[in-house]
Amino acid sequence: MTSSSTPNTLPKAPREFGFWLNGQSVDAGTRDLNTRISPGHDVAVTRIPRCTAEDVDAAVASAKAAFDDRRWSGLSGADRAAVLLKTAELIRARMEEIVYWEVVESGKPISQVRGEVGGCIGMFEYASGLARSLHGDSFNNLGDGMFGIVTREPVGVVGLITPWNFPFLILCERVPYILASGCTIVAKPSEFTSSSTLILAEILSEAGLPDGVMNVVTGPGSTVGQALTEHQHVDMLSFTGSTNVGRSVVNAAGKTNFKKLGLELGGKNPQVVFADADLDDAADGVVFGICFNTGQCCVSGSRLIVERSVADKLTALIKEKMAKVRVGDPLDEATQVGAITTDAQKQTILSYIEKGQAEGADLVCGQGALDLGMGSYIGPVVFGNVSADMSIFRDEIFGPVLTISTFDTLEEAIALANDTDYGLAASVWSKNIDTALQATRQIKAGRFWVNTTLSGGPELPLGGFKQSGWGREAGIYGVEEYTQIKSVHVEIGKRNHWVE
Ligand code: TXE
Repeated sequence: MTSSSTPNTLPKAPREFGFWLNGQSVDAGTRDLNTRISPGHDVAVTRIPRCTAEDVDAAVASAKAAFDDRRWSGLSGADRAAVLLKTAELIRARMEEIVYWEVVESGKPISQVRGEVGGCIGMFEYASGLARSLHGDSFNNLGDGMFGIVTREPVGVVGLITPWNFPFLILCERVPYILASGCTIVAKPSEFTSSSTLILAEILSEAGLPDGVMNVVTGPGSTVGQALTEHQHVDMLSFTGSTNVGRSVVNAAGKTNFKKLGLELGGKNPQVVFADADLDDAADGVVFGICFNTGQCCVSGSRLIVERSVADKLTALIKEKMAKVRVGDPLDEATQVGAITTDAQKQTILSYIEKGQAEGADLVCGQGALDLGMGSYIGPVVFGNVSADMSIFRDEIFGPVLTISTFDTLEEAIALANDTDYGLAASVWSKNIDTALQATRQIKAGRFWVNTTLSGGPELPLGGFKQSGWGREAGIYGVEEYTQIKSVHVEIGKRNHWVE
């Protein structure tokens, strides 16, 4: 593992943002401000208002008014598409600004964030086509006296709660699809990483999105997020975050208006490597799958499950590659692994590194916390000889900690892969098509990769099986998720009277 450090260009003073209400930025005024310290540098980078419950009410009222008067849902798909396409163009124009604030707030490596924002542009472009092609169905087979039409209608006001690990990407895996459906939005970004969401709201407005269609409230989850989940006028809530808060979101929906829910929660995702795989490719994929975003990724490949006969060889390849991973300053273009985004997350990861040793797993490589003279860093750690009863095998660590377990048969591999409460993602590495397809069919996961990992695009949906969540985002599935279905029965000709 090598560390890199180049001169940073950090903000001289923190940038102050307002929250976004009815097409306008609203300054903090008398509200408290949350100062964000860059996790990669320990420098104050942004100041963001802590909204109040009244602000949440105002934002929901704005989104409700915009939905009820049909200023957005009443437009043609073509007109909605034009706004989404223009947004893509404006994101491209402001890409470096979005990338910069995202990097300093999150500690993600700059080259990685640039790739993510590029992907987000693709999401808006693709969703613009979906705004035009969204359609229902018809039934012309109900006899001469009846015609049936099935329409898709936008659900209404959508509350959108997002986490700190992919602030812009997770937002853009949802916003363009929600807008394509005709819904209006109140977004609540993570209190640690709100700036890119606020910049997107500004861009949408400039692209011609009517006022009130996109609103952003900022501040802590326990107050602002909770108020959104409990709000009677939020018709649907999309939540991405921890399983615990996911549970409280389900309870809040049940206690209030039974709002529709979309949930993307945790994952403990298997990387299953068979003896006939290209081991060099697999090693690279496994290292990428656990180091990408410092392992703070719901789809991280955190459990390597490898056929015993090649386990030593693959472990040696992984160790060799891990030694070359560049951990360092998020603003350095060469950095591959940046900072740990929050202090709480750092403590969680370090506690699991201790637990792994206490549970008797072999420490294959990695030293844990790194002192780079600034910020908060953890180098990748690999544990071998891990059994299914260890907490490092079972719990989502959400950090660069890989476990290695072995199997002898396909059945054992599938059983180990499925031995988790989660079902978000999985990868299988094999050059045998029968093996790869059998594993793909039998492992329970919403996203699957064969001989690769963590790839994706706007066409393919995402979401989880089991306790990883409900519903799907992105693709046409992501637009349909934000619609509800109405069936319309049309009588043709004279009614057959009930009363003689
Ligand atoms: O998530 P939280 P945290 C997992 C991962 C991580 C753990 C904790 O294992 O270690 O969760 O991360 C808002 N009502 N994932 O604590 O708290 C909060 O403000 C409504 C997996 O940061 O769930 C933020 O906007 N909202 C995951 C969002 O919820 C509330 C990504 C997520 O924060 C709230 C992130 C409440 N009571 C963490 N409390 C993934 N699937 O990618 C908080 N929030």
